[in-house]
Amino acid sequence: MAIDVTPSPVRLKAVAAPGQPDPSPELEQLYRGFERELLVPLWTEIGDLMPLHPQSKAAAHLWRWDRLKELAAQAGRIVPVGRGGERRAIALANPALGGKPYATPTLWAAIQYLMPGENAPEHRHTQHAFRFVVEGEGVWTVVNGDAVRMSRGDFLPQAGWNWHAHHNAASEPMAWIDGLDIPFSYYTESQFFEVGRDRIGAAEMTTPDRSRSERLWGHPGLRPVSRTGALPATPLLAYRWVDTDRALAEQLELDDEGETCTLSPGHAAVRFTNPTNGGDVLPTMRTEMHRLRAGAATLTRRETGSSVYQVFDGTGVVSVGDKQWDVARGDMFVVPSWVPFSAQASPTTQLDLFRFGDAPIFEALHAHRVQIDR
Ligand code: 1HN
Repeated sequence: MAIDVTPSPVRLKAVAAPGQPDPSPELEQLYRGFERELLVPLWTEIGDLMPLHPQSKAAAHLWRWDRLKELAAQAGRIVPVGRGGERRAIALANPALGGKPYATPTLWAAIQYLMPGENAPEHRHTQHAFRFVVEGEGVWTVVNGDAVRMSRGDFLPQAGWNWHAHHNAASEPMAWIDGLDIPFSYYTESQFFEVGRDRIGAAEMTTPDRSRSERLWGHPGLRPVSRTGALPATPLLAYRWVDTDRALAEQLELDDEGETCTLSPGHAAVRFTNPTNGGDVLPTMRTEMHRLRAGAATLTRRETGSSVYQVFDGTGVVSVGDKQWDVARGDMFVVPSWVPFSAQASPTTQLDLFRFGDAPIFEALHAHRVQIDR
Protein backbone atom coordinates (compact mmCIF):
# COMPACT_ATOMS: atom_id res chain seq x y z
CA MET A 1 0.00 0.00 0.00
CA ALA A 2 1.37 3.43 -0.90
CA ILE A 3 1.77 5.74 2.05
CA ASP A 4 1.19 9.42 1.47
CA VAL A 5 4.34 11.05 2.81
CA THR A 6 3.75 14.52 1.34
CA PRO A 7 4.60 16.74 4.30
CA SER A 8 1.97 19.24 5.32
CA PRO A 9 2.99 22.85 4.58
CA VAL A 10 1.20 23.82 7.81
CA ARG A 11 3.53 23.97 10.84
CA LEU A 12 2.10 24.80 14.24
CA LYS A 13 4.08 25.14 17.44
CA ALA A 14 2.58 25.22 20.92
CA VAL A 15 4.29 28.06 22.80
CA ALA A 16 3.75 29.48 26.27
CA ALA A 17 2.77 33.09 25.53
CA PRO A 18 0.07 35.56 26.55
CA GLY A 19 -3.15 34.80 24.67
CA GLN A 20 -1.97 31.29 23.71
CA PRO A 21 -3.29 28.02 25.16
CA ASP A 22 -0.91 26.32 27.59
CA PRO A 23 1.30 23.75 25.83
CA SER A 24 0.25 20.19 26.62
CA PRO A 25 0.30 16.79 24.91
CA GLU A 26 -3.38 17.24 23.95
CA LEU A 27 -2.62 20.62 22.39
CA GLU A 28 0.25 19.08 20.39
CA GLN A 29 -2.12 16.34 19.24
CA LEU A 30 -4.70 18.96 18.21
CA TYR A 31 -2.03 20.88 16.25
CA ARG A 32 -0.89 17.69 14.43
CA GLY A 33 -4.54 17.14 13.49
CA PHE A 34 -4.77 20.71 12.15
CA GLU A 35 -1.59 20.16 10.14
CA ARG A 36 -2.87 16.92 8.59
CA GLU A 37 -6.14 18.58 7.55
CA LEU A 38 -4.46 21.82 6.38
CA LEU A 39 -6.06 24.02 8.99
CA VAL A 40 -4.60 27.04 10.80
CA PRO A 41 -6.25 28.48 13.91
CA LEU A 42 -6.54 32.25 14.18
CA TRP A 43 -5.09 32.40 17.70
CA THR A 44 -1.57 31.51 16.51
CA GLU A 45 -1.62 33.97 13.59
CA ILE A 46 -3.60 37.01 14.60
CA GLY A 47 -0.56 39.22 15.35
CA ASP A 48 0.76 38.74 11.80
CA LEU A 49 -2.64 38.76 10.04
CA MET A 50 -3.99 41.80 11.86
CA PRO A 51 -1.18 44.08 12.98
CA LEU A 52 -2.15 47.36 14.61
CA HIS A 53 -0.76 49.18 11.56
CA PRO A 54 0.95 48.12 8.30
CA GLN A 55 4.20 46.27 8.97
CA SER A 56 5.80 45.99 5.56
CA LYS A 57 7.73 42.88 4.61
CA ALA A 58 9.80 45.15 2.34
CA ALA A 59 12.97 46.85 3.56
CA ALA A 60 14.02 50.45 3.09
CA HIS A 61 16.95 50.16 0.69
CA LEU A 62 19.11 52.32 -1.57
CA TRP A 63 20.76 51.45 -4.90
CA ARG A 64 23.59 53.70 -6.14
CA TRP A 65 23.29 54.93 -9.73
CA ASP A 66 26.98 54.46 -10.51
CA ARG A 67 26.70 50.75 -9.62
CA LEU A 68 23.46 50.32 -11.60
CA LYS A 69 24.95 52.07 -14.63
CA GLU A 70 28.20 50.12 -14.52
CA LEU A 71 26.42 46.75 -14.39
CA ALA A 72 23.90 47.79 -17.05
CA ALA A 73 26.78 48.83 -19.35
CA GLN A 74 28.44 45.46 -18.72
CA ALA A 75 25.15 43.74 -19.65
CA GLY A 76 25.08 45.94 -22.77
CA ARG A 77 28.36 44.39 -23.89
CA ILE A 78 27.44 40.76 -23.31
CA VAL A 79 23.63 40.30 -23.31
CA PRO A 80 21.79 40.69 -26.62
CA VAL A 81 18.33 42.27 -26.78
CA GLY A 82 15.68 40.34 -28.65
CA ARG A 83 12.64 38.15 -28.69
CA GLY A 84 12.27 36.02 -25.58
CA GLY A 85 14.14 38.16 -23.07
CA GLU A 86 12.41 41.17 -24.69
CA ARG A 87 14.28 43.91 -22.80
CA ARG A 88 17.74 44.50 -21.29
CA ALA A 89 16.06 45.58 -18.06
CA ILE A 90 17.65 44.86 -14.69
CA ALA A 91 15.29 45.06 -11.73
CA LEU A 92 15.86 46.23 -8.17
CA ALA A 93 15.29 43.28 -5.85
CA ASN A 94 14.21 44.40 -2.40
CA PRO A 95 16.51 42.56 0.07
CA ALA A 96 13.51 41.52 2.20
CA LEU A 97 11.36 40.09 -0.63
CA GLY A 98 13.11 36.77 -1.12
CA GLY A 99 15.21 37.58 -4.18
CA LYS A 100 12.15 38.35 -6.34
CA PRO A 101 12.61 41.22 -8.85
CA TYR A 102 10.32 43.41 -6.76
CA ALA A 103 11.40 46.82 -5.47
CA THR A 104 8.32 46.82 -3.22
CA PRO A 105 5.43 44.36 -2.76
CA THR A 106 3.57 46.04 -5.67
CA LEU A 107 6.20 47.79 -7.81
CA TRP A 108 8.89 46.78 -10.26
CA ALA A 109 11.72 49.25 -10.87
CA ALA A 110 14.55 48.61 -13.29
CA ILE A 111 17.37 50.19 -15.21
CA GLN A 112 17.10 49.52 -18.92
CA TYR A 113 20.01 49.85 -21.34
CA LEU A 114 20.05 50.03 -25.14
CA MET A 115 23.18 50.09 -27.30
CA PRO A 116 23.54 52.32 -30.39
CA GLY A 117 21.36 51.05 -33.24
CA GLU A 118 19.64 48.44 -31.09
CA ASN A 119 15.92 47.68 -31.22
CA ALA A 120 13.88 46.23 -28.36
CA PRO A 121 11.13 44.21 -30.10
CA GLU A 122 7.49 45.18 -30.11
CA HIS A 123 5.08 43.63 -27.60
CA ARG A 124 2.22 44.55 -25.33
CA HIS A 125 1.18 43.56 -21.83
CA THR A 126 -1.59 44.43 -19.43
CA GLN A 127 0.89 45.68 -16.82
CA HIS A 128 1.04 49.46 -16.70
CA ALA A 129 4.47 50.97 -17.18
CA PHE A 130 6.43 54.18 -17.53
CA ARG A 131 9.95 55.30 -18.36
CA PHE A 132 11.83 58.10 -16.68
CA VAL A 133 15.07 59.48 -18.04
CA VAL A 134 17.71 60.64 -15.57
CA GLU A 135 20.40 61.18 -18.22
CA GLY A 136 21.08 60.80 -21.91
CA GLU A 137 19.03 60.83 -25.08
CA GLY A 138 18.82 59.13 -28.43
CA VAL A 139 16.22 56.43 -27.77
CA TRP A 140 12.74 56.66 -29.24
CA THR A 141 10.00 54.56 -27.74
CA VAL A 142 7.44 53.63 -30.38
CA VAL A 143 3.92 53.30 -28.95
CA ASN A 144 1.21 52.07 -31.32
CA GLY A 145 3.39 53.32 -34.17
CA ASP A 146 3.97 56.77 -32.62
CA ALA A 147 7.71 57.48 -32.18
CA VAL A 148 8.31 59.35 -28.90
CA ARG A 149 11.67 60.97 -28.11
CA MET A 150 13.20 60.26 -24.68
CA SER A 151 15.52 62.87 -23.13
CA ARG A 152 16.77 63.78 -19.66
CA GLY A 153 13.95 64.64 -17.28
CA ASP A 154 11.20 63.32 -19.53
CA PHE A 155 8.49 61.14 -18.05
CA LEU A 156 6.86 58.68 -20.47
CA PRO A 157 3.80 56.78 -19.25
CA GLN A 158 2.82 53.62 -21.05
CA ALA A 159 -0.65 52.35 -20.16
CA GLY A 160 -1.24 48.61 -20.29
CA TRP A 161 -2.05 46.83 -23.58
CA ASN A 162 -0.43 49.39 -25.88
CA TRP A 163 2.06 48.02 -28.42
CA HIS A 164 5.55 49.31 -27.74
CA ALA A 165 9.12 48.91 -28.96
CA HIS A 166 12.28 50.94 -28.37
CA HIS A 167 14.91 52.07 -30.85
CA ASN A 168 18.30 53.67 -30.12
CA ALA A 169 18.98 56.02 -33.03
CA ALA A 170 22.09 57.57 -31.43
CA SER A 171 25.77 56.67 -31.48
CA GLU A 172 25.90 56.28 -27.68
CA PRO A 173 24.28 53.73 -25.36
CA MET A 174 21.36 55.02 -23.31
CA ALA A 175 20.01 54.06 -19.89
CA TRP A 176 16.70 54.95 -18.28
CA ILE A 177 14.43 53.57 -15.57
CA ASP A 178 11.25 51.58 -15.98
CA GLY A 179 8.46 51.39 -13.42
CA LEU A 180 5.74 48.76 -13.75
CA ASP A 181 3.01 47.28 -11.57
CA ILE A 182 4.37 43.76 -12.21
CA PRO A 183 4.26 42.44 -8.60
CA PHE A 184 0.68 43.69 -8.17
CA SER A 185 -0.36 42.01 -11.44
CA TYR A 186 1.46 38.87 -10.35
CA TYR A 187 -0.41 38.55 -7.03
CA THR A 188 -3.74 39.36 -8.64
CA GLU A 189 -3.08 36.86 -11.49
CA SER A 190 -4.42 39.23 -14.10
CA GLN A 191 -1.54 39.35 -16.62
CA PHE A 192 -1.76 39.04 -20.40
CA PHE A 193 1.15 39.36 -22.83
CA GLU A 194 1.39 39.34 -26.62
CA VAL A 195 4.35 39.65 -28.99
CA GLY A 196 4.19 42.09 -31.90
CA ARG A 197 6.41 42.60 -34.92
CA ASP A 198 10.08 41.63 -34.56
CA ARG A 199 11.06 44.87 -36.28
CA ILE A 200 9.05 48.05 -36.37
CA GLY A 201 8.43 49.54 -39.81
CA ALA A 202 10.83 51.98 -41.47
CA ALA A 203 8.20 54.73 -41.10
CA GLU A 204 8.34 54.32 -37.31
CA MET A 205 12.14 54.55 -37.22
CA THR A 206 11.79 58.30 -37.70
CA THR A 207 12.93 60.65 -34.98
CA PRO A 208 10.36 63.43 -34.80
CA ASP A 209 10.82 66.14 -32.19
CA ARG A 210 7.14 65.88 -31.24
CA SER A 211 5.10 62.70 -31.18
CA ARG A 212 1.55 62.53 -32.52
CA SER A 213 0.31 62.14 -28.94
CA GLU A 214 1.99 65.38 -27.87
CA ARG A 215 0.62 67.25 -30.88
CA LEU A 216 -2.90 66.12 -29.94
CA TRP A 217 -2.74 66.18 -26.13
CA GLY A 218 0.33 68.17 -25.07
CA HIS A 219 -1.19 71.64 -24.72
CA PRO A 220 -1.73 72.85 -21.12
CA GLY A 221 -5.41 73.15 -20.24
CA LEU A 222 -6.55 72.33 -23.76
CA ARG A 223 -8.06 69.13 -25.08
CA PRO A 224 -9.33 68.23 -28.54
CA VAL A 225 -13.10 68.70 -28.58
CA SER A 226 -13.39 65.54 -30.66
CA ARG A 227 -12.15 63.54 -27.62
CA THR A 228 -14.29 64.41 -24.64
CA GLY A 229 -14.55 61.07 -22.82
CA ALA A 230 -12.58 60.31 -19.65
CA LEU A 231 -9.91 57.67 -20.30
CA PRO A 232 -8.62 55.36 -17.53
CA ALA A 233 -5.01 56.20 -18.44
CA THR A 234 -3.37 59.21 -20.00
CA PRO A 235 -3.21 59.41 -23.81
CA LEU A 236 -0.22 61.80 -23.52
CA LEU A 237 2.93 59.74 -24.05
CA ALA A 238 5.56 62.27 -22.92
CA TYR A 239 5.69 64.85 -20.14
CA ARG A 240 8.68 67.02 -21.01
CA TRP A 241 11.29 68.27 -18.58
CA VAL A 242 10.97 71.91 -19.70
CA ASP A 243 7.36 71.87 -18.47
CA THR A 244 8.02 69.99 -15.22
CA ASP A 245 11.02 72.16 -14.40
CA ARG A 246 9.10 75.37 -15.03
CA ALA A 247 6.13 74.23 -12.92
CA LEU A 248 8.47 73.54 -10.00
CA ALA A 249 10.50 76.73 -10.43
CA GLU A 250 7.36 78.90 -10.56
CA GLN A 251 5.84 77.13 -7.54
CA LEU A 252 8.98 78.02 -5.57
CA GLU A 253 8.85 81.63 -6.85
CA LEU A 254 5.26 81.94 -5.63
CA ASP A 255 6.32 80.38 -2.31
CA ASP A 256 8.93 83.17 -2.08
CA GLU A 257 6.24 85.74 -2.78
CA GLY A 258 4.23 84.48 0.22
CA GLU A 259 1.61 82.33 -1.53
CA THR A 260 0.91 79.05 0.27
CA CYS A 261 1.25 76.69 -2.68
CA THR A 262 4.04 74.33 -1.65
CA LEU A 263 3.79 71.25 0.58
CA SER A 264 5.95 73.05 3.14
CA PRO A 265 8.28 76.07 2.86
CA GLY A 266 10.78 75.39 0.09
CA HIS A 267 9.20 72.06 -0.94
CA ALA A 268 7.49 72.26 -4.33
CA ALA A 269 5.86 69.21 -5.90
CA VAL A 270 3.86 68.38 -9.03
CA ARG A 271 1.96 65.26 -9.98
CA PHE A 272 1.81 63.92 -13.53
CA THR A 273 -1.87 63.74 -14.47
CA ASN A 274 -4.20 62.29 -17.05
CA PRO A 275 -5.57 65.26 -19.09
CA THR A 276 -8.89 63.48 -19.66
CA ASN A 277 -9.87 63.20 -15.99
CA GLY A 278 -7.29 65.11 -13.90
CA GLY A 279 -6.37 61.92 -12.01
CA ASP A 280 -3.21 59.86 -11.96
CA VAL A 281 -1.59 59.04 -15.29
CA LEU A 282 -2.00 55.29 -14.79
CA PRO A 283 -4.67 53.30 -12.93
CA THR A 284 -2.13 51.69 -10.59
CA MET A 285 0.72 54.19 -10.30
CA ARG A 286 1.10 57.75 -9.03
CA THR A 287 4.09 59.71 -10.30
CA GLU A 288 5.43 63.01 -9.02
CA MET A 289 8.43 65.32 -9.15
CA HIS A 290 9.52 67.05 -5.95
CA ARG A 291 11.95 69.96 -5.59
CA LEU A 292 13.54 71.11 -2.35
CA ARG A 293 15.19 74.48 -2.30
CA ALA A 294 18.84 74.38 -1.08
CA GLY A 295 18.75 73.68 2.65
CA ALA A 296 14.98 73.02 2.73
CA ALA A 297 13.43 69.85 4.15
CA THR A 298 10.19 67.95 3.63
CA LEU A 299 7.81 67.26 6.48
CA THR A 300 8.03 63.69 7.78
CA ARG A 301 5.30 61.65 6.18
CA ARG A 302 4.10 58.08 6.06
CA GLU A 303 1.35 56.48 4.06
CA THR A 304 -0.16 53.13 3.20
CA GLY A 305 1.36 51.70 0.05
CA SER A 306 4.93 51.90 -1.16
CA SER A 307 7.04 54.22 -3.28
CA VAL A 308 10.28 54.21 -5.21
CA TYR A 309 12.31 57.41 -5.59
CA GLN A 310 15.06 58.38 -7.97
CA VAL A 311 17.24 61.41 -7.32
CA PHE A 312 16.95 63.47 -10.49
CA ASP A 313 19.35 66.23 -9.54
CA GLY A 314 21.24 67.74 -6.64
CA THR A 315 22.40 66.23 -3.37
CA GLY A 316 20.88 65.82 0.04
CA VAL A 317 20.01 63.45 2.83
CA VAL A 318 16.98 61.16 2.91
CA SER A 319 15.57 59.26 5.88
CA VAL A 320 13.41 56.16 5.53
CA GLY A 321 12.48 54.69 8.90
CA ASP A 322 15.73 54.20 10.78
CA LYS A 323 17.87 54.37 7.61
CA GLN A 324 19.56 57.55 6.42
CA TRP A 325 21.55 58.08 3.22
CA ASP A 326 23.47 60.87 1.52
CA VAL A 327 22.12 60.84 -2.03
CA ALA A 328 23.20 62.10 -5.44
CA ARG A 329 21.96 62.03 -9.04
CA GLY A 330 20.42 58.73 -10.14
CA ASP A 331 20.38 57.01 -6.75
CA MET A 332 17.20 55.00 -6.20
CA PHE A 333 15.55 54.06 -2.93
CA VAL A 334 12.44 52.42 -1.61
CA VAL A 335 9.93 53.64 0.99
CA PRO A 336 7.81 50.72 2.26
CA SER A 337 4.23 51.03 3.48
CA TRP A 338 3.76 53.17 6.60
CA VAL A 339 7.49 53.81 7.06
CA PRO A 340 8.24 57.49 7.77
CA PHE A 341 10.03 59.37 5.00
CA SER A 342 11.74 62.74 4.95
CA ALA A 343 14.37 64.44 2.79
CA GLN A 344 16.58 67.46 3.06
CA ALA A 345 18.47 69.25 0.30
CA SER A 346 22.13 70.00 0.94
CA PRO A 347 22.79 73.60 2.05
CA THR A 348 24.13 74.64 -1.36
CA THR A 349 22.10 72.78 -4.04
CA GLN A 350 18.42 72.16 -4.61
CA LEU A 351 17.30 68.54 -4.62
CA ASP A 352 14.94 67.13 -7.27
CA LEU A 353 13.30 63.79 -6.53
CA PHE A 354 11.24 61.73 -8.95
CA ARG A 355 8.76 59.53 -7.12
CA PHE A 356 6.42 56.73 -8.13
CA GLY A 357 4.05 54.83 -5.91
CA ASP A 358 0.99 52.61 -5.82
CA ALA A 359 -1.39 55.11 -4.16
CA PRO A 360 -4.13 54.86 -6.86
CA ILE A 361 -4.68 51.21 -5.92
CA PHE A 362 -5.13 52.10 -2.25
CA GLU A 363 -7.33 55.10 -3.02
CA ALA A 364 -9.61 53.02 -5.23
CA LEU A 365 -10.01 50.53 -2.38
CA HIS A 366 -10.53 53.25 0.26
CA ALA A 367 -7.40 51.96 2.01
CA HIS A 368 -5.19 55.01 1.59
CA ARG A 369 -4.04 56.70 4.81
CA VAL A 370 -1.48 59.44 5.19
CA GLN A 371 0.08 60.76 8.38
CA ILE A 372 2.16 63.94 8.33
CA ASP A 373 4.20 65.16 11.29
CA ARG A 374 4.07 68.95 11.46
C1 1HN B 1 8.82 45.87 -20.67
O1 1HN B 1 8.04 45.68 -21.72
C2 1HN B 1 9.65 46.97 -20.61
O2 1HN B 1 8.87 47.85 -22.66
C3 1HN B 1 10.44 47.19 -19.49
O3 1HN B 1 10.64 48.69 -21.83
C4 1HN B 1 10.43 46.30 -18.45
C5 1HN B 1 9.65 44.24 -17.49
C6 1HN B 1 8.90 43.09 -17.58
C7 1HN B 1 8.09 42.86 -18.67
C8 1HN B 1 8.04 43.76 -19.68
C9 1HN B 1 9.70 47.90 -21.77
C10 1HN B 1 9.64 45.16 -18.51
C11 1HN B 1 8.82 44.93 -19.62
